[in-house]
Amino acid sequence: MTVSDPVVEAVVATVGRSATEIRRGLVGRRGAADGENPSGETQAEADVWADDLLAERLSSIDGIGQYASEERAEPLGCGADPGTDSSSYAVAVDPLDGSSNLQSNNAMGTIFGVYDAALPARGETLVAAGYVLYGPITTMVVATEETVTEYELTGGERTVVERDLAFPVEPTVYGFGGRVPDWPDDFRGYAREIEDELKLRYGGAMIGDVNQVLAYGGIFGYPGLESRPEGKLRLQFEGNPIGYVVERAGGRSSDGERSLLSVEADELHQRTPVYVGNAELIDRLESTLESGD
Ligand code: P6P
Repeated sequence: MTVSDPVVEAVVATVGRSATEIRRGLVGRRGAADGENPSGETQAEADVWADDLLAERLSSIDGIGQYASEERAEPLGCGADPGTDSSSYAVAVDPLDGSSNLQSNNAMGTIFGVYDAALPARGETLVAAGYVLYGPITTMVVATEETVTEYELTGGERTVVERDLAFPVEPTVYGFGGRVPDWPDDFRGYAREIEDELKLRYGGAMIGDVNQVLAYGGIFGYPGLESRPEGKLRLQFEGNPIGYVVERAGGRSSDGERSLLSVEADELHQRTPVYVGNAELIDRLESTLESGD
C-alpha cells in the first residue's frame, strides 16, 4: 500500500529499501567510530555508515529540500527551502536509534520524520513519520495524515501486515529510561504507581520499547532527570516522529506538560523529556508532574 503524497512515498520507499541493506551492513560495523555526534555521544561505525547511506539517497529525492540527522551538526541543503515551496519538505533521521545495543545484539531502529518546514521545526509541521525496527523480523511503521500502517520488509520490498494500526485499549507494559536515583521525586511517584499496574519492558533502544507499547498498550518514557532536566532524547529526530506516530495511532505524547508536537523547536539537537502511551496514562502523568506530588 503506497502513500498518497508522492514525495512522502519516495521517502518511505527509500527508507524501506535501505533498511534491508542497513541490517546487513551492521555486521562488521559494531565498533566505535573516531568521532562523537552533535549530542556528544560516541558514534558507532554503523551510525556513520547508515547516516551517509540515507543522506545520499534521501537528499536526492525531488521535493526534499533538507536532510538532517542526529549524526550531523547542521542540515544538508538539497533543494528548494522546505515550507516555502509547497512541494519541498525536510527529512529528519535518526539513522540507528539505540546503536549502543549493537554490542549486546539487541533491537535497534531507524526513525524518520517528514516536516513541511525548515528545520528545526515543531512536530505540528510533520506530514509523515515512521520507524524501522530491526527485530527478529524487520518491520516498518508509517504514520501519515490518513492512517498508520505496519509493514514487514524483505529484500527491499514492503508488505502490509496491519492497516489503521490503533493503540490497544488496555495498557500492559511500561519502560522508563534513566537511573531511578536520578528521577525527580514527582516522576518517581508516578513510576511507582505504574510499576504496580503494568509489566516492565525496557530494552535500551527507544524504537524497540515504543513498538512494544504500540503492540501491547502502556507507556514509554525518558524523563527529565535531576542531572539533566531536559532529558536525553532529541526532539527533532526522536520525540517528534514518535509522538506523531503514537498520536496518529490514537495514543498521546507529552514532554510532561504538553504534546511533543507542540514543543517549540529552537535548536536542531535540542533534547526533551519524552512520554508516549495510552492517553489515560499520559493524562495522569501530566497531572502528577503539574501538581508536583
Ligand atoms: P539509556 C539510545 O541511545 C537512546 O537514544 C534511545 O534509543 C533509548 O531510549 C535511550 O537512548 C536509552 O538510554 O540511558 O537507557 O542507555
